[in-house]
Amino acid sequence: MRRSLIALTAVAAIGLAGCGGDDDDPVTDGPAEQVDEPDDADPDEDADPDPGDDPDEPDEGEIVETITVEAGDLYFEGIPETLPAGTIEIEFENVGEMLHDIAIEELDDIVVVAAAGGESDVGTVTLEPGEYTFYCAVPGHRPDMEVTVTVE
Ligand SMILES: [Cu+2]
Repeated sequence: MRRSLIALTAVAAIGLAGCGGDDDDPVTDGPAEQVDEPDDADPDEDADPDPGDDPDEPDEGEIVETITVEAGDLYFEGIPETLPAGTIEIEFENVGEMLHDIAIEELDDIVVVAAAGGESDVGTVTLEPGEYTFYCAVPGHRPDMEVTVTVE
């Protein structure tokens, strides 16, 4: 005798059919992505039309005064004791036989003008108010070629 127990499992498959296919959801899924590009590109396009640098014409601003300086062998003549602040043009004439120049100690010893014996040079320098030492930077000349200038 064989008894077969058949368990009948009633599986009630309840198909939950979607009630209607209304997929027209007006709300778009997901937040709008904020794309931040923090200065990864320089917007400052170099649109500067450089018209070429002319080393003979320094563009330091308007010249407020032109002085004429004569240099001889171990002397300066024509460097004033006072100058106005701003850009000064120096017309430099070397009437000596040696090389001479004008350097300014307070401006990192820049040489504004320089000329061999019998020659001349023109240069400009922009000075703010203060005291400046103009001197000849040729070795050995400074003790005799040094003038203190007050700019106001
Ligand atoms: Cu000198």
